[in-house]
Amino acid sequence: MESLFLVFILLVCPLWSSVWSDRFLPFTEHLGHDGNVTLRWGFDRPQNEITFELTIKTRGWLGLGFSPNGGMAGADIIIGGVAPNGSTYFSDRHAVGLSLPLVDKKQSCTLLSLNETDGQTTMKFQRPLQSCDDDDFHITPYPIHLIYAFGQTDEIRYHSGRRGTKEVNLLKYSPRTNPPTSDYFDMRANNFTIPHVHTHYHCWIIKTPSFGAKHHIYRIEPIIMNHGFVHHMLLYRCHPSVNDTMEGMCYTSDISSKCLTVMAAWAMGGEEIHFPEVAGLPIGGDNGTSYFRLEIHYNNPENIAGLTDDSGLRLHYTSDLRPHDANILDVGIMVDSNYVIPPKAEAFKSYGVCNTSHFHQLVQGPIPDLNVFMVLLHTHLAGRKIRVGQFRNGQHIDYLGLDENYDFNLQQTMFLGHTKSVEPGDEIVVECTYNTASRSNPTTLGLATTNEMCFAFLYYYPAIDISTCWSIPDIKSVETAMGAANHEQAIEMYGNMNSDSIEKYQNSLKDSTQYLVMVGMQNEILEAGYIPDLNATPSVDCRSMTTPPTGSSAALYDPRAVLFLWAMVILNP
Ligand SMILES: *[C@@H]1O[C@H](CO)[C@@H](O)[C@H](O)[C@H]1NC(C)=O
Ligand SMILES: *[C@@H]1O[C@H](CO)[C@@H](O)[C@H](O)[C@H]1NC(C)=O
Ligand SMILES: *[C@@H]1O[C@H](CO)[C@@H](O)[C@H](O)[C@H]1NC(C)=O
Ligand SMILES: *[C@@H]1O[C@H](CO)[C@@H](O)[C@H](O)[C@H]1NC(C)=O
Ligand SMILES: *[C@@H]1O[C@H](CO)[C@@H](O)[C@H](O)[C@H]1NC(C)=O
Ligand SMILES: *[C@@H]1O[C@H](CO)[C@@H](O)[C@H](O)[C@H]1NC(C)=O
Ligand SMILES: CC(=O)N[C@H]1CO[C@H](CO)[C@@H](O)[C@@H]1O
Repeated sequence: MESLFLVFILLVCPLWSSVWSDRFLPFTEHLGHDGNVTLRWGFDRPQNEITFELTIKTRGWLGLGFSPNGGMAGADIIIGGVAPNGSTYFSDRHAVGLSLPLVDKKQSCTLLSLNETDGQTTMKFQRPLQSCDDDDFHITPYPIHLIYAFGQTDEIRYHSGRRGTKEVNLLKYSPRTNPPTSDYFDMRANNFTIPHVHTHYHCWIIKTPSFGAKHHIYRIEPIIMNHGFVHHMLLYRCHPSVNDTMEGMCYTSDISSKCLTVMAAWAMGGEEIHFPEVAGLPIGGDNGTSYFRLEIHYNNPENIAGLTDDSGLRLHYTSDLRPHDANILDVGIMVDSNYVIPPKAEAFKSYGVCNTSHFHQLVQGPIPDLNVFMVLLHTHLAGRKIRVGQFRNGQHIDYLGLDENYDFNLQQTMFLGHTKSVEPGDEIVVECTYNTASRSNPTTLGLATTNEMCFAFLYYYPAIDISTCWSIPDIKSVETAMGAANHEQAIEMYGNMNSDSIEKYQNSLKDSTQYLVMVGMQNEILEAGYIPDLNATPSVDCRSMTTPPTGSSAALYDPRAVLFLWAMVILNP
């Protein structure tokens, strides 16, 4: 037994660590059909960088390109390899036609490593997403045509059939896994009549099937029967004391109060959620809870009557356990209807803070680093931008989420470009920017789409028993400082603000004491805190750089190169 176990450790664990520990290259695509061409990558959008690792079964040269249409003309191409004497070659090129790609005047790619072992070559390099070189492709969150080719030798010449193309969205990528055993169950409404009111939050406490042992949920598929009416869905774990099913309007009775651990979130525009091989949401087992609360926000502004709904979530699970349990940390601003966003504001900034320094009060034992791999950002209709900053020792060190063009109708749970670690003591700040320029009345935080919210749902592993980490400013003292005798008077003042007083009010909300609300499985705590300053979002301004003059294709065209009938020719079908 012991030796078998040892073999297991020796054989399986190194494999796990090599596949899963590379938090900087979380994504993999096989570009060729036979598995001979593998591309792994990871990126950091705020840092404007992407890293690729191309592995091909050859001792010859490798080429990877980004093409406007899958063809070679106009493609941005990187070529490298290891020569027979062991020296390496690597260049950033561009193709002007069906010829040997020309070397770019500006080399934008940095070679990280080039290895040739066992007849296989691996080339790892980094480049900017946007490089400000007209010869380079600007990598954006849309599907692009990747092209590849390789040679049998290091002489870069016609590649014959050793090439291919695949359309991939590099920046919006969802790794899919297919565990050998899997099944699913649904958590959904059952012939529910959607009330003919603008906003209705309906809750169901549903018993899960019984699982003997622990399983992992690895994929969450939304089932939407009434598109446009189903605005968002949340699935919560219930406290172990919950022992019966229930149905009714949310936030009115006991129905919401004992099921507060968010385990899945879907919002309008979202697609199915896949978990990476490293983690799954635990379900079943000795200490697993067997009741979940499904919350559906129905948005019916035209008060249409008689619609019935069976929407919900399909949870795919497996008994092939992943190395870690995943969980969701909900950070942002507590939904308090006393929090007011004034009308006529072009870009009103609101802030929530989560301070992980306090987590030890809710969780027994040491707090691990939380590895954040996926995020869903959420506001309602007035939201325009959401930034989630990570702070350590008072410094803004990174972003856990960033959407400078937030679109209420396109809310998607997005993989981060690489897994990011939140260490105990780090603070997380969520900044939501609202546009209320077209509104004449104050907007409050609240449940309706015409109210506002400001949340980031961070998916991470390993799981700890903390569901909620919200904050709310000391609104009362802000209103008193404004000269309001009570909240009603303050509401009147919010309605009559000009751009100066709006800015002053925005800053006093940010600068006031923040009350931090953290909820664990057993209890909750309230602490005081403050909002540290986020850095400006890094941006690439190509105008400030001198772009080398681009010659016309004709001038750069070398007729001799046609003889090479270069590699990445993809004949349009
Ligand atoms: C893929 O690799 C295998 C084994 O190394 C080889 O037999 C096969 O021909 C390769 N396929 C291509 C298209 O090169
Ligand atoms: C290795 O070979 C390449 C050509 O294949 C040549 O350019 C290079 O100078 C050689 N390097 C050494 C160290 O011999
Ligand atoms: C759905 O509910 C309505 C009444 O609310 C009922 O008339 C109808 O038969 C139900 N349909 C199903 C499939 O149960
Ligand atoms: C559920 O729990 C309550 C106490 O929390 C208890 O009174 C009740 O009998 C339980 N119901 C079932 C069906 O076990
Ligand atoms: C279940 O919880 C008990 C304490 O409540 C603990 O002793 C036990 O180890 C837990 N079992 C599992 C499988 O986590
Ligand atoms: C977080 O808590 C620590 C410890 O109490 C404190 O020193 C720090 O100022 C807090 N940070 C914020 C942003 O409130
Ligand atoms: C796995 C392996 O052989 N990695 C090597 C690849 O090449 C770089 C240098 O180019 C080495 O540092 C790595 O050890």
